[in-house]
Amino acid sequence: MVALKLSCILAAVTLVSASNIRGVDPEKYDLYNPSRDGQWTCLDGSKVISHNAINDDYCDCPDGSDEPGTSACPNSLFYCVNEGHIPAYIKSYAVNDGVCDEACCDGSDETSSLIHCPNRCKEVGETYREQQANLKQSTQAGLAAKAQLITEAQDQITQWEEQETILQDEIILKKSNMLKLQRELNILESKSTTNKKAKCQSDGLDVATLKHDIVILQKELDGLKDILAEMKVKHNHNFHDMAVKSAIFGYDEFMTRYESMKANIEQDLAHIDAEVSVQEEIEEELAEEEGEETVVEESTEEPVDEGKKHIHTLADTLLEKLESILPTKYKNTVMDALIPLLKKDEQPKENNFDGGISNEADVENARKLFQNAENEVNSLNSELEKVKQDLAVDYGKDKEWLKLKDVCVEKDEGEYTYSLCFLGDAYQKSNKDSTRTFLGKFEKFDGDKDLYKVHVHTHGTRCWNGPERSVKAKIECGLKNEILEVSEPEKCEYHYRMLSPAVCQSDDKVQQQQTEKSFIPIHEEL
Ligand code: MAN
Repeated sequence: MVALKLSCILAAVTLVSASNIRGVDPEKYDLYNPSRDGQWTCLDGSKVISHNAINDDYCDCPDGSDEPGTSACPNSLFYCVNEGHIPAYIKSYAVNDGVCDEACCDGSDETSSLIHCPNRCKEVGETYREQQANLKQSTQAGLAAKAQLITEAQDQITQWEEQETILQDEIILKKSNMLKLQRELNILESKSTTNKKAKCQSDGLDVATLKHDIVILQKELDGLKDILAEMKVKHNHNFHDMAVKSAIFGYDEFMTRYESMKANIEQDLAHIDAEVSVQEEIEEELAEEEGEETVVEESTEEPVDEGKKHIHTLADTLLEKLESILPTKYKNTVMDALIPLLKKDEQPKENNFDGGISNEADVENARKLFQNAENEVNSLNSELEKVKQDLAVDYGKDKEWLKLKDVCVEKDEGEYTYSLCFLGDAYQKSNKDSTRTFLGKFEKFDGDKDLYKVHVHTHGTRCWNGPERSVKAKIECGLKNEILEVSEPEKCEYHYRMLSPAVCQSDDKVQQQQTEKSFIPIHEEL
């Protein structure tokens, strides 16, 4: 097959040589064969002319196909064989114009007596091949550097994801501790206030405190419920943490019973209220009849104990329910916080959360503990926010730009030194007085074929009477991060040409691009 094709080309070369058809790719010679009667049809089929009219320096065909070897047709192309290098097409107006065309290293574009163009294809070809080899080598080095960037980026991502999970868990625990300290503070504060107002304790007050405790507990339960709801949605679904899964399972199960449980509690509270108000009425009546002190002592006993009984039944129910649904991971912390409060009458009274008189120092101490816990939660939340933001950034197809974020490079361009930090800020610094002008903050990737090869920085310092300064950085493959040159084609619009391993493509792709390049048909004259 190959032999047949070669022999065809050879036959065509012989035929064409004979008819002096130059400027044509040998593979297309057979398109220039004459018909039997010595005629030839323009390649666009529009006209039949004499075969002798090909390359006669007169343009016959509208598509210029009859003058491939002269400059007669403005729309024609001349083919240089360039043996020893890469073939090329030049525009036919450059044929025999007295200038040796750079793209035609074999000198075949100039055959008139105006000038003699030597065949330079051997040297040109050698230099070209050397450059290609260097390019290949530097691309491979760049690719290795890029692979390293990708590996490091993956490690960083894993680290951030782990950090995110740890922070989320830690926040849940710290929040629960914070709620416990808040509750303790609330109790101490309310007792301190109460004690200031009335310097004695009554069973009626106990009931009020217990009711207050239940309201706080309800709030705390709601807080825990919100934490678990948030954990259910936001936990890292990729980590199959059994503790987290069982917490979610417990939460789901709890939620099926929560509303009815809440309704029961509210009903019980209403019941206590009703009993207390009946008792108050009796107290008032007796006070009128017999004198206040005796009445209060005798009459409060029964209903208050009744109220306490209700609250204790509730407390037991609550504790039982919570113990059964809380995941092991959080059970101890939560139960430790709740038991002392709910079962306080059954425990020895050691501290002021259990009904003693709280003093200012205790309140202040509890406030400090709560504030420290709150600060801790806030700072963990900020840390988590930062990690989430880092994870949300687009670092390129393979996250190749992650490790280069905020890596800065600069280039002295005479009047100014230009700098750019990848995915960060760009500046122009005067070499005369070192004043720095902000050229813009990274906004987006904006390449056509490869999105990540063009970086756009915007919202720089506004130009006097003009736009805000901005940068368009076009990045080519290289081993180092470097600015090659900077230009300002429009006022305050800066174009950077840069190198970075982050944009290197696989060897296949580079070769494919080089092949594409060699087929670009037109080379302009220098
Ligand atoms: C400064 C520099 C220049 C820019 C002018 C516009 O001299 O930032 O690059 O063209 O301001 O006034």
